[in-house]
Amino acid sequence: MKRILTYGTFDLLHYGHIRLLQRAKALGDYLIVALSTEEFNEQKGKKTYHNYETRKKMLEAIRYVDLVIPEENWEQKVNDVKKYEVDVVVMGSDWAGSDKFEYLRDYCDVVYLDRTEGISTTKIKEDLKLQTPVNGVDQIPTPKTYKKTLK
Ligand code: C2G
Repeated sequence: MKRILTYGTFDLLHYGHIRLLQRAKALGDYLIVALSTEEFNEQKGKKTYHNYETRKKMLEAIRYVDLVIPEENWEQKVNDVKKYEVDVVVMGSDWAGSDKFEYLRDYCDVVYLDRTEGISTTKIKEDLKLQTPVNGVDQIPTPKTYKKTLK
């Protein structure tokens, strides 16, 4: 079984993210997504619209994704590759050649896939002029909650 690992924030999920996940999964049999936590996003200088739990649930609903784990720091990648027996780390081409990924070639393959032009979380926010993030509120009802609203 060929195991693929990718990293990201995946906020305001869009077709650029989906295409990345789709092509990453096509490189193997099992896709792990290391999802940036709120705390790590602060380190990355990113403010997310959706909190970690919501972003995790959305990723878990995607057919290409087999497992979602937390990404808490820059340093965890070698441990992740070893712990999950990863064959290939895949990232979008905006990370191509980055020292945050190139060193992983000592432990696994590293593949950069063309970034999808014309879409980004930042662009969505700018285009929609989103002002009020809903962090902290879990927007995706659990099945139990959903059944209640069905009455
Ligand atoms: N991506 C893409 N096309 C876009 C937007 C994003 O291919 N139009 C890819 C990015 O290259 C990345 C993944 O989708 O591989 C997730 O993008 P982000 O959520 O913006 O992730 P990023 O902030 O780049 O976090 O440790 C690495 C970081 O956690 C990566």
